[in-house]
Amino acid sequence: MVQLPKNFETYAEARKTGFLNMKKLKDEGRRVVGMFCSFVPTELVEAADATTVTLCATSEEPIPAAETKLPRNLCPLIKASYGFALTDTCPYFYFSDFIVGETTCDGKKKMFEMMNEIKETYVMQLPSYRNDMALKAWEHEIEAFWKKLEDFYHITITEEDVKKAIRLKNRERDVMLRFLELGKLNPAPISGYELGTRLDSLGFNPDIEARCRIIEERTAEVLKDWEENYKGKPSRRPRILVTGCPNSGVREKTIKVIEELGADVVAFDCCNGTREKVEKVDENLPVVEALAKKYLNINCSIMSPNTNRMDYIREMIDDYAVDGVLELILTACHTYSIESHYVKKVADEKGIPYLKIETDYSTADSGQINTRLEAFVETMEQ
Ligand code: BJ8
Repeated sequence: MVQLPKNFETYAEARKTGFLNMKKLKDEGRRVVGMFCSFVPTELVEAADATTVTLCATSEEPIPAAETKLPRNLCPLIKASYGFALTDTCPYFYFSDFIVGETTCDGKKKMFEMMNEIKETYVMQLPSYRNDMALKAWEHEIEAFWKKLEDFYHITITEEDVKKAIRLKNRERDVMLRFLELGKLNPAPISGYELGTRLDSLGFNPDIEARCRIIEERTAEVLKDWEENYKGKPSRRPRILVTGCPNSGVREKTIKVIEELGADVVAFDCCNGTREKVEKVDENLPVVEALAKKYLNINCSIMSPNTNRMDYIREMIDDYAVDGVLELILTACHTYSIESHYVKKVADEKGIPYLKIETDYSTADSGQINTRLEAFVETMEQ
């Protein structure tokens, strides 16, 4: 029987439920690997008959604990994720068999060294550039992670297992992409706030087929409503592209607010948007090469140069008929903050307004953000 944390009784009800659900999964013998980033080739975890849980934390609650060990001037996502590990208050971290990290930004990769003192944290060495040498190095890392999973679980993962997982994950990408692409319709048939929260809520469902079914049903429902009631009646509400860092922890004070102010968030260039989903794993290539190519192409700002991202944003502005770009940067995320220079240039080139908001998980700046969003929406309405 898997044990619960010692201070379990002190937790609030919702957290207790999270722990009990995960405990049930573990008692059934399910393997669980915790992860933090889109660069992790989850197909290998799936091929090991394990489930991945995304541990990127979105709450400010554990940050004071994290700040006893980490510098205060660090991205809230890193501090909160480490804080949950340190305080043993996240069921998904607690029940993960091990953690897989990756060398993306400096803060995260150094935090992983400290996380390893709490729970085994295996780090994939991701190159921060794209060429043949980087591809070879990344193929090597993918093979090493494959072996790590085999050694950790005392299993053999066959090429056929990986191919099957690739097909399944590609299907999931298609389903999620169709859902997110509802934003291309005018009037927008679903709020950006709902798109984001729905996808987040699936993150802890271990069954990929079930996740696909839930999203397919909602996509069909939204589309039916749009065709019956809204088709042919375009809206004048400004259409926003949200880009930048993962935004789940700041969604309430930005995306929700801008929609309440009269705009529609229709497109997401971010890791909880279409970023990882637009390119599938090539099912006709040898599996390691196919995984390496797909994952090295993810247009995160830790890549240098990262012109792919600007090309993608240009495309999205056209495809989703975007009227303004809202860039959400988590405090002290240097790579996205610096790269915002180029994102603004793309918006300028397209002749649409751009707004950059740098914020953390607290609510202290909500009033100020409100005022800036209000002015941004007014600019687009003019
Ligand atoms: S692929 S966006 S999930 S690294 S926001 S921790 S970069 S300081 S989260 Fe990310 Fe992977 Fe890239 Fe996506 Fe660092 Fe920036 Fe914090 Fe970040």
